[in-house]
Amino acid sequence: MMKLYYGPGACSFVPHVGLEAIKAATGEDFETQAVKLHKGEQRSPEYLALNPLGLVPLLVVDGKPLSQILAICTYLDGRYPQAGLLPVDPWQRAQAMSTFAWMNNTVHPTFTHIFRSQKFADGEAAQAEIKRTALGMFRGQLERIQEMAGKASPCLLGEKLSFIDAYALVFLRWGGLAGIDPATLPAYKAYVDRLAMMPPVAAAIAREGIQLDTYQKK
Ligand SMILES: N[C@@H](CCC(=O)N[C@@H](CS)C(=O)NCC(=O)O)C(=O)O
Repeated sequence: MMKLYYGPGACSFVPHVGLEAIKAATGEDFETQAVKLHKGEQRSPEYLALNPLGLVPLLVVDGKPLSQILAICTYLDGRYPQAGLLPVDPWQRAQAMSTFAWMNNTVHPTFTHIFRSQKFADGEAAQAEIKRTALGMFRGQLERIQEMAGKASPCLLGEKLSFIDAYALVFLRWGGLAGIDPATLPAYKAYVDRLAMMPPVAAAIAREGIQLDTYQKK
């Protein structure tokens, strides 16, 4: 059986939703293990033995570990195409991967600069500057996702739930933690509220024990 190591509310939510969608479409069940990132469990010797990068998500398949969201998700889609998590048509698939890659290699690291600015500079003033700049970038990126969300019906790729929907939900939650009020992104918020009611998304939210609304005024 496949086993997902995830951090509640972290980017591992993306393959988590994928696994729930696969379970709904095929009956294939999976195991999960929560990794408490705020307690540093991702740096325990046991976890580092599985994933030397010390990051979630990690998917263990037949005892073999696979890291990186894009790799895990393309594996899941390749093994369970019935779940329809990525389009089959080569052009549409490439377009979906283009958005997925942008989310993973641009939006996600931008947030890392806000949330873990200590990774990028030593002094407090430099960290505050990094945070401030990254917050402005992140806001712009959420606005770009909002433009896509305005056309979603009900999902970004149309009827079918995809990994990029799960990522979009994660980013709006993270924005709330960084002081971005979701009420200022109404089309994005309405889309995420719709997503949260879809059974695979609702199941992953329930297992992770997370709230959709994370907004903290800064
Ligand atoms: N590029 C990686 C990013 C993974 C990542 O940044 N994971 C974060 C959670 S969202 C993490 O595990 N952080 C723990 C840490 O930095 O110690 C992927 O696609 O899987």
